[in-house]
Amino acid sequence: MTSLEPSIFSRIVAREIPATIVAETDNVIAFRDIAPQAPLHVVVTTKTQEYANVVELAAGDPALLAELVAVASQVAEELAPEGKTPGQFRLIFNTGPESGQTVFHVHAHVLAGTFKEGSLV
Ligand code: DGP
Repeated sequence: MTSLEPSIFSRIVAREIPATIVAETDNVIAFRDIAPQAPLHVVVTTKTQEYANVVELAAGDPALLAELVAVASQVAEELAPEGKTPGQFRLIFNTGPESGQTVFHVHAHVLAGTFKEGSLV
């Protein structure tokens, strides 16, 4: 949607604001979250902001969703916290303001590191 203001993530894609980018494909980019909630906390997002959330993305471009998940998995393989098994991670898509979503440009949180057994968050 060309009428949208660029999201904060679009500005990272455009290198207008700095971020620690850890992976990138033609369509997807991954960077360290500015306020990490776990030893590994990376945001994986689409380079365009056409889709606000994962439900819209799944309906509109499932191949792009699959690419985003593949990048998330790659990040979790390559950047596992010390002592943790590569490729084991949480993938969280906050969907809607009441879920805690603050950036309405589809993205996943890749989290790995310290979790209590049996905990949901
Ligand atoms: P959500 O609450 O699911 O919409 O997640 C948005 C995340 O984006 C939040 O964890 C913080 C992160 N974030 C917001 N602004 C920036 C930024 O300028 N740089 C980086 N690296 N992360 C950001």
